[in-house]
Amino acid sequence: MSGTRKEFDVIVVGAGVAGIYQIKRLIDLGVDAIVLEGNEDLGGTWFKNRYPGCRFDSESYTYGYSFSEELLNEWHWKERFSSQPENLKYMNYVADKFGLRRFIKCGTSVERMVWNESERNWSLTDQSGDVYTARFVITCMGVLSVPVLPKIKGIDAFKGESFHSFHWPDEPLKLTGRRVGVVGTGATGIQIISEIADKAGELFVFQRNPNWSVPLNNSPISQQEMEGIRQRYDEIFTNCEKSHGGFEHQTDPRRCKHVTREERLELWDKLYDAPGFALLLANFPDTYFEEGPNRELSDYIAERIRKRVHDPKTAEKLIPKDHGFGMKRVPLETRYFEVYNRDNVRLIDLKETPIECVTENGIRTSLQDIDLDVIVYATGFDPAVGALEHINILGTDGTVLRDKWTGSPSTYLGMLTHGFPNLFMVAGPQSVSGSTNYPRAIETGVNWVTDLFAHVREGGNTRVEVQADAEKAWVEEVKTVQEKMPFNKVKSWFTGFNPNVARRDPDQVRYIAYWGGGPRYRKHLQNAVDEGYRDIEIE
Ligand code: NA7
Repeated sequence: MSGTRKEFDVIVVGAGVAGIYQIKRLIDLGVDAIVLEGNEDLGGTWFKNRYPGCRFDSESYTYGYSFSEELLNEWHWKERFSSQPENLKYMNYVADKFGLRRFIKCGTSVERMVWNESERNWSLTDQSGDVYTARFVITCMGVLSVPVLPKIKGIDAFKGESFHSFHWPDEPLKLTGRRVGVVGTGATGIQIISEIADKAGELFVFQRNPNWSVPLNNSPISQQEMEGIRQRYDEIFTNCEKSHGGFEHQTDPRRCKHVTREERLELWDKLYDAPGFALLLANFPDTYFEEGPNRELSDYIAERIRKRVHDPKTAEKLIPKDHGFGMKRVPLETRYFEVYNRDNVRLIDLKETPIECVTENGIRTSLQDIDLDVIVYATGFDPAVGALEHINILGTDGTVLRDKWTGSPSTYLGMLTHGFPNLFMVAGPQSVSGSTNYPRAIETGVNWVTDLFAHVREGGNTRVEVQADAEKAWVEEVKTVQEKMPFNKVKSWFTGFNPNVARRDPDQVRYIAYWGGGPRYRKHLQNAVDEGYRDIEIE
């Protein structure tokens, strides 16, 4: 991005999946807009998460953008679940194809945003103290973009290499002959562990709670298959749009309790060997919503794990006992459980022997000192609100967004928040960005925000603020839906928990996403439009 101009009609914050589509829409409308991106290059999640094994859990062809037929016809997804380097290539391809790069200013991390009521604009200050102004700000900062390190004593004392999975070093990391520790066994840890087990000299997995993880069943996509996918794109996106989670998987119409045990096993065997989230999303609906069926399915998966892990004691440690299948984000794995049959891999069960501290040489548990050359912290993110709360965002009367959201966030449709005029949040908390297939959700979000922006502009208006009552009603809807979800009592990032985020009460359930599914969410968005945006003050 050339030039030093700092005044724009719209500033988009973040050049990841959402920001790239958002700037495309604005440029197409002829809006004077820019994207400010903190990283050295565009790509967001796919720029930052460079750890080995990082790839989609969504079918690649449901993850790509749907807005351009030309793009759909040109791009060849090489694998059903494409890997990070290819995904980053795709993001760059899109930006170049549509000439978007010149509207993106990288290396510009927004640290402060202040609403100026008299001017009706926002001032944004970056890490160098440079100030930008814009009538409107659209945040596109992702759902899981603020990594958190664990609160472990002595974490800075370690003399070897250590980093969060989000900060995996750029240059190839030497693993051969080295003693590597991975802390955390969520979706990220499981991808890393599976990929590096046969490369590290010795691998120590520090597991606090096991997760229900099922096979990804990835495969290459040939030219011919890709041709078939291209023919089917309309159908694919329609299927995604109709489904709760934005995927093609369709729930089995039968009830688990209405079919025989043989019929259940037949379906589960089929789904366990099927790609992606099939076992979660194409199952009988009551396996998710009812305790008995959920327990039976969980027992089935436990048996599959027992068959894959040679040592029965290790197998038991890898089987969750505190929650059922689907009650937390299900990590998808490729030969993960077989990793524990290797001589160079050791599972350290932190429930039995908790970490006491990190030392100069490695990790000390209550049982032993484990010397390590490398420690990887795959300990998760400050979900949904992290990126917004990291910026000092001052709204009307100087209220700081972080303070408004103490306890739990509060938004209107996940897009707007009272007291912060002209601020639109694509992938904001309480939208479906964190609860459904991300690109499908953000295309919806970008389109809604862009239409609202165009409506405001056409009316010659300059100020947009959602009414407090409408926001309250949306939060109620978010809560009502979440409280009916069976996972609501389980601590995971789905319910806003990350025990490592210092400023939070670790025991409070939070409402960070809308769990009503894509179709219901889009209905709410459409209602807002149909009612002439009556919940929003536009002047
Ligand atoms: P997650 O799913 O939040 O997982 C974090 C993992 O780190 C989880 O296994 C935690 O164990 C573990 N953790 C956190 N703190 C500690 C400490 N102090 N000691 C030991 N272990 C700890 O993050 P991911 O990055 O795996 O996945 C996030 C999303 O990214 C994923 O859902 C995808 O959408 C992409 P715990 O369960 O808390 O015992």
